[in-house]
Amino acid sequence: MTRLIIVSNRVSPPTGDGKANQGGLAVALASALRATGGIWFGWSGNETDEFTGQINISKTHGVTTATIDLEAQDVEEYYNGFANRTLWPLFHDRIDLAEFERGFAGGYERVNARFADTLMPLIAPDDLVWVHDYHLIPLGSELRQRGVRNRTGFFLHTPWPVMRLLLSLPSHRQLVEALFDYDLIGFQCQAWLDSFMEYVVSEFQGVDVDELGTIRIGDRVTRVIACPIGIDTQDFMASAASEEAESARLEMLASLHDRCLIIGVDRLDYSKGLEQRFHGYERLLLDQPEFQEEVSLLQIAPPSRAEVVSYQDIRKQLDALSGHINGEFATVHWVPLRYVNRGYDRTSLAGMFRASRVGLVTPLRDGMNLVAKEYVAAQDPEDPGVLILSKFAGAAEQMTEALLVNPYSPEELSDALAQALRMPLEERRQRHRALLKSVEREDVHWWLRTFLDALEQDRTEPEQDGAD
Ligand code: ADQ
Repeated sequence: MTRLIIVSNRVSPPTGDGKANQGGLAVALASALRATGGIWFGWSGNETDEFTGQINISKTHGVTTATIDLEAQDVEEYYNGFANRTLWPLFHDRIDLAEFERGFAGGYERVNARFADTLMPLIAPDDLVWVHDYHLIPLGSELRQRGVRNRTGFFLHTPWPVMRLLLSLPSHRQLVEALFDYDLIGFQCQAWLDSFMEYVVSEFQGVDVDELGTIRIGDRVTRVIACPIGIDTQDFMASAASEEAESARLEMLASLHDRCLIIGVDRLDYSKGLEQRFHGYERLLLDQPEFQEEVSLLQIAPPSRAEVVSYQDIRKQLDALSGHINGEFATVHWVPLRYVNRGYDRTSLAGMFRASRVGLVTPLRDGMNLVAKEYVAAQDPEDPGVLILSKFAGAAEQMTEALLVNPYSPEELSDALAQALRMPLEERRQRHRALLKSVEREDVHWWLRTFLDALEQDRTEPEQDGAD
């Protein structure tokens, strides 16, 4: 079996405390690496005064990881800068928050070059190299410049922005040209792939694209695919049916006093639409007062990227808004909004998902959104909750039986909440059955196989000598 080298900004080696506390992605990548005897390469998360290029190799639960430390300036310019203050907001349609500083772009190039320098000696001739996410777009090109000829794939976990927005990035052309050095580029859904193709066709003269997603430009050939990521569905379903999850469910139900639970679980990020979600809930309580004291919204949102000012701002706004909603509607017996800034283990989350009548997943933009899939997998098929899902999440392309909403509209959110809360059991079951089918079929193992088969397949295709 061909050895696999996975490269991502950070690595998540298996923790050894069972699958339940690790995300499906980390577990699936680890199991692929175990099978191929490969390596997971990335930043250790440590900051040093000066970059040394020293590689720390360790083996944890059958998975070999190789990590490097970065110097403080790298972390500031590459990670907090170009990745989280330029590309992340731009790729999530927030150019108002995107910062276009040359220093950030320089740090991004430098760190990608450093990744390439340190990774190079670890790559054997037949290895497949799979690079993940927006932090490392130029890595494939950096490796090619150093003579790497291996099959190299890239998967983007975020959306790809529409052309009009991408053009606001000063180095947009350079960024996209770097992608042409990969043999395969994977997007979460067709919409992001289409945006990419629109840019490629209009920006590069003489480019040749076919209906299979092959792009020929000069002497370079690459292929694009839409390959939606999934969860480890069987594992999540088993967690949700476990005794531990059952006690989390019962505890939650006991605290609700027969009220219906609406649940949201997201990283605290402006792309997740939490402010708009709270406004939608407020609208429900205002316009349909019969729901007052009958429902409770639990929003779990652990803080992330706290060094970045826009994340500090959104946190303050949500603190104020949750206080406002509770101040406006709470009674001595009822707290309408439970807003919790911490993470929970996956089994407890599964139990809480199962205790809820409605799952509220309403990002303003999201590459895929795995919470939507976890919510479906956690439900009791006999008495399932209803998923309300943003039209602007990649997951909406697959999960068409959810109640699809425009997350910017408080009225649409409020209407969908009322519809979900009143939905008859039979309709809930039907929608859940259809959703679960796709979450089971296109799970994380399917995603991994599909991407790697496509990457391998191109290698085994005969060379087309003299093809035009
Ligand atoms: P994220 O933006 O982090 O991922 P998401 O897909 O929702 O978003 O994944 C978050 C994961 O973290 C889920 O597995 C969820 O259960 C977990 N999580 C969230 N809040 C939690 C909490 N309070 N406690 C414990 N766990 C919590 C990026 C992209 C997404 C894409 C994924 C995978 O932004 O669009 O779906 O990568 O490709």
